[in-house]
Amino acid sequence: MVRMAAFPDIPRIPYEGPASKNLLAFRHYDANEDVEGKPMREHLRFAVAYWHTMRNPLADPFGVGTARMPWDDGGNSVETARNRVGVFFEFLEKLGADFYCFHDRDVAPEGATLSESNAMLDAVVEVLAAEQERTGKRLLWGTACLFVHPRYAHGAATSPSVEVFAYAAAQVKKAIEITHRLGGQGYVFWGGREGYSTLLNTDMRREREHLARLLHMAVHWKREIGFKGQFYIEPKPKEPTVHQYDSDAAGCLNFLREFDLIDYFKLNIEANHATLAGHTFEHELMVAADADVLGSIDANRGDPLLGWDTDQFPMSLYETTKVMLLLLKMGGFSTGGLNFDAKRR
Ligand SMILES: [Mn+2]
Repeated sequence: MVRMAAFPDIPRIPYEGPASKNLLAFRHYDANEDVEGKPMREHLRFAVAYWHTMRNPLADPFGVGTARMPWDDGGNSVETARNRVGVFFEFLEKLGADFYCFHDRDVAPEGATLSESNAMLDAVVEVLAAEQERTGKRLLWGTACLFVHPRYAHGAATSPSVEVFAYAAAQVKKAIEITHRLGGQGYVFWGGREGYSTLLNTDMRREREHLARLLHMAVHWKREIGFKGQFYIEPKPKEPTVHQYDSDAAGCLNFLREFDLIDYFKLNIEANHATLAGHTFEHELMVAADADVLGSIDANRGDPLLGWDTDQFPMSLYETTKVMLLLLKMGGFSTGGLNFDAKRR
């Protein structure tokens, strides 16, 4: 496939040191610099989120999309989806990030039926695999989008509809398969709508049992296909639901222990979700690390004055330093990394 570069005037971003005035240069991140016996790139394991980087039109709750993406015709065809992959890997190469993360529906369009969606997904995964091969970039984790399609309006595993539960399970099954095929280091379960808006019409015990059932099925499927990647749960307390069952690190730990899942899952802690839970990022990381389940990190932060999920890049040197100290004490990442689940701005 011969493709025009999407960013022809931008070279690979170099490391130029703290004195550099070049806006497109790293001043502190020297990927190969040895720190405590390990290069910085291996300590940090930076990952780029496909959804925000390639698919987010950058709207806020009051407006429409503002992103300009001249390489993207905005269409929903498999061809457009395949072309985006090339742009994404050009971006990874120029940025010097070693990993990426995606949801099934970010990389490929959703079809009229599950089998049509799966076939389109396979067609895009083929290009992802080829680009990984060409560039040496790796998949930090994959996941399934169980929250955008209207069928998931009332949850996926915790939906009151058995058809929706079955659809979600089938989608997760396929997403684990493609993550396995791409050599993914992990797989994330993020229950975007697994919660309730009011307890008056919710059987919370039953919904949590259903969620656990889906996770047990996933553990079985992982074993059956020989996927060796790490499973993670990503806590988030609310939004759009009033309460989400994966509320915070401690809540997730309780859930995993209650339903005999603790041996199969670690946590993917997000700074922004810690803020929404009324905790510090450091607190959430510490709870996970103390229980030996700190697996991976979504480094994007929220804004304490806004109170919603703003997905901004971390800017506080104090906070990021404390995170790295905690990680160093833990002995560093094994399967996880620092994913920027952050919107471009
Ligand atoms: Mn996240």
